[in-house]
Amino acid sequence: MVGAAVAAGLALGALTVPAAGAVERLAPSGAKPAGPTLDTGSPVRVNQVGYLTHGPKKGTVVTTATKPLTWTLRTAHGIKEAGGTTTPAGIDPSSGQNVQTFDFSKVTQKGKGYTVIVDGKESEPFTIGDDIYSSLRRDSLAYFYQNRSGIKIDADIVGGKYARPAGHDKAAAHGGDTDVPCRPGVCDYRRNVSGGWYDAGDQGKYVVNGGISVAQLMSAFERTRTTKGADAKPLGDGRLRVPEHGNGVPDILDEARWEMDFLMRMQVPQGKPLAGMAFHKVHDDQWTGFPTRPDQDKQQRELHAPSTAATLNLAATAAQSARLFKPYDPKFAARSLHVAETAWAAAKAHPDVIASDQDSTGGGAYGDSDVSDEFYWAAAELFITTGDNTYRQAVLQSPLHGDVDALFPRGGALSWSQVAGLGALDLATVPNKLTDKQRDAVRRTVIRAADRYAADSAKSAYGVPYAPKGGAYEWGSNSQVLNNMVVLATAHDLTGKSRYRDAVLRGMDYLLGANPLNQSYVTGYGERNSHHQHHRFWAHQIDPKLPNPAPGSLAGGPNSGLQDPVAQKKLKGCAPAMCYTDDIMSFSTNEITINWNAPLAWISSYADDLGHNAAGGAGATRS
Ligand code: 9MR
Repeated sequence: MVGAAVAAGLALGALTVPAAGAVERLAPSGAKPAGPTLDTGSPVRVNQVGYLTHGPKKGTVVTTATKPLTWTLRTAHGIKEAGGTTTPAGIDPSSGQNVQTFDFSKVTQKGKGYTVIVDGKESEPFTIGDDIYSSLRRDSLAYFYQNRSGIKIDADIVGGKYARPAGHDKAAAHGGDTDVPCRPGVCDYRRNVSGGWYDAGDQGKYVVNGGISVAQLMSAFERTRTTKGADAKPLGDGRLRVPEHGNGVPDILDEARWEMDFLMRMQVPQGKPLAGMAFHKVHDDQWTGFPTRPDQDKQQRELHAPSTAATLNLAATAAQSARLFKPYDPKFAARSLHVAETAWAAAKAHPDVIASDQDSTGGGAYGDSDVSDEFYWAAAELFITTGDNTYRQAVLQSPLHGDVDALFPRGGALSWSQVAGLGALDLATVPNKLTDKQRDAVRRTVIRAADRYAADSAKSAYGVPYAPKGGAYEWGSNSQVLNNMVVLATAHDLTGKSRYRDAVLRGMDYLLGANPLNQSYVTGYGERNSHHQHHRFWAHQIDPKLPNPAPGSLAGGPNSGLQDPVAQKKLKGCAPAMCYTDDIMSFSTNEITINWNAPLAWISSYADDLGHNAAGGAGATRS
């Protein structure tokens, strides 16, 4: 990704630096440790969108005080609704800030424009209500339509400023993605790999990463099949921003299919070397200039060598689509199953074809040398769909099976390179042919993992269910937070225990503003929201004629690694949870991508269900 900044040829010194505001990282003594001075606004931190009527309502205040302070909840009319004293919480290790917390969970009076005041300082305004997550569910899913390749993005669906011609279709330079050669030496034929979603700020399309993203969209839908209180209607035909209204297929599956069709096109055809495997990725020969609207990209696109990881991503997702599409399109379902089974067989025949993590000219590498988790995930999905003994054995004999650390790594439960948990979550929630005893064991593993994330959330003054090893925040940390929340939400679905639900909602508070930077990481949500994320079309910060990211786009978030020149310049010495800047060229802290918006959509869907059915998911997973 470093190449992206180089390709852009930007004078980094000219990039805007936010005006210095409130002094951050206050130690109790008032001494300010070394580190960047960032504009963090009010020291009183809340979820800037709001709190569910019947959910937890907590916030955090950054202060030098070590003794309890008085807090007041005020209505939009300035009337005191509730009050109390804060709880000192000492130094928050993720930020170095001295903090105190406040809790107004007992307030269930709905309203807009509430604020919390501590020590004369007022928070950003927020709502208490049932619809806090309704528009976020739709917007976070619209992200996928907005980033479709090979189809025009329709003004009637997304509004004029986001409309654009089809990218990389037949009319594009070199025939776009309809006629793509391989990298030299990889193959001697061309493939139509049109469609799918662009990965992120770049316009590459990667099977590893497309896989987890489409799986989480399908799972958001599948949850409505397996969990009482999870509502399929808001995801149904005619409800989301997709062009396929009226076809009788739930809109969320229409969106998933757009990607599945692409993933299936990435399979090496019969009769060719490595038949049945999947090409790892397709992208431009060199990093595309910044900005570039997708239809204006002139570069040659190329297929990169097949990999075992990509092949297993294809097997897992095609197996899931086979069972989900059966009622709507049996032919597509049968084709999906065929693709899944041939991909599985090809991966078994070529179990160690590893994509290099150095192959990052013109696109991300997505190299992953350990594919045991991909094997586990694919086996689990194929077993759930078919019940076949081969896949059962592959699940039960995997060294990962039952190993909570391997299935749900402590720092981040799921990611593009850690996918075993996707299989375990589905084995725990989707009816399958494991024995009751085996299935209960999987459920216990999910619950044990959730217990850890819930403990992390309870320990954090900001309620964030994320405690990475050594405290360092990773590239895309916000997606790690969300994926831990997916495990917590599933544990809530399985047990009905409110501590899991509370940790999920506290995670949303963190993402929507109750954090060390007072930053809502979702475009269009909250007063201080990220809106300059790294994207080649939504590049308003660089070219005012282009739009900002569409509402519902999640920034990657704090990354202690400072892996881009802007972050290195602006954030030197930052505490982990503060290594973030809403600058378009800080791609290592502020990119947007499908595998980060997918868990946002999953969780928004879960949280919106909670808002409309307080018992939603309460111990109600159907076996
Ligand atoms: O999400 C990826 C992160 O885990 C890696 O550390 C990083 C560097 O390799 O790449 C991230 O993925 C990017 C991909 O390589 C290219 N498209 C944008 C992705 C998000 O930044």
